[in-house]
Amino acid sequence: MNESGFIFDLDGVIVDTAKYHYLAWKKLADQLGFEFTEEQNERFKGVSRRRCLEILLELGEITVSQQQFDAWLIEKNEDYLTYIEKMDESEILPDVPKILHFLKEKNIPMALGSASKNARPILEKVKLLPYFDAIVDGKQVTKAKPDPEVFLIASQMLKVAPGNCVVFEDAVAGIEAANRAGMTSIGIGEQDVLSQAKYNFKDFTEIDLEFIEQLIRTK
Ligand code: B16
Ligand code: MG
Repeated sequence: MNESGFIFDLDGVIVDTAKYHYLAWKKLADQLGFEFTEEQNERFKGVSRRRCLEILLELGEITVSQQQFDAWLIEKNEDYLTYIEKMDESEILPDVPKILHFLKEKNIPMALGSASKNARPILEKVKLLPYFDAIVDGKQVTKAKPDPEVFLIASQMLKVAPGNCVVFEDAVAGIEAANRAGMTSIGIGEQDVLSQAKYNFKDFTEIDLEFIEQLIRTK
């Protein structure tokens, strides 16, 4: 077993793909003739694609056949992928590479723990894939956050006991999942929203390497 491991959520932690998810869902809502606001999009963060469409259709008060539902899932994802194709390193959130680099130099195992089925191509696009020893994404996970499954699979793949794993998350459901897994949760975003996190930071620019060092030492 390794002594400590670090797990990162993707959307909202490493890159801001929420804006592209929003544009793709909004296009579908426009097509269906109802408004979908950025505020409503907050509910979609960390939530699986399928669940997002269920929420969107609830907002639009629309009921559909399973066949139509599946067709819209594909349509939304194809639209989303047109944004992803254009991504590059400039979309990595500030100071994320600094932390990843620091952990890599210390040989600390790192995993991605995301609900997205597009996680791997996104990491490839922004050239961060080589940092990760394990990728756990929406393709492997059967139970969505706040279920701890995604992070528990990551801890197994990293060979680090859950109690020695640190999780960076921007979604309420993700913080709950990390806490339920018995891991140290770090909220990235608004403290009042992510109040259940053990530590809170607005973004990675607020995190200094001394704090990371301390986390490694105490795990
Ligand atoms: P996809 P995360 C999540 O990523 C997003 O926050 C959420 O809005 C999205 O619906 C979900 O991934 C699924 O994404 O459609 O690409 O499979 O925050 O868990 O990294
Ligand atoms: Mg997220």
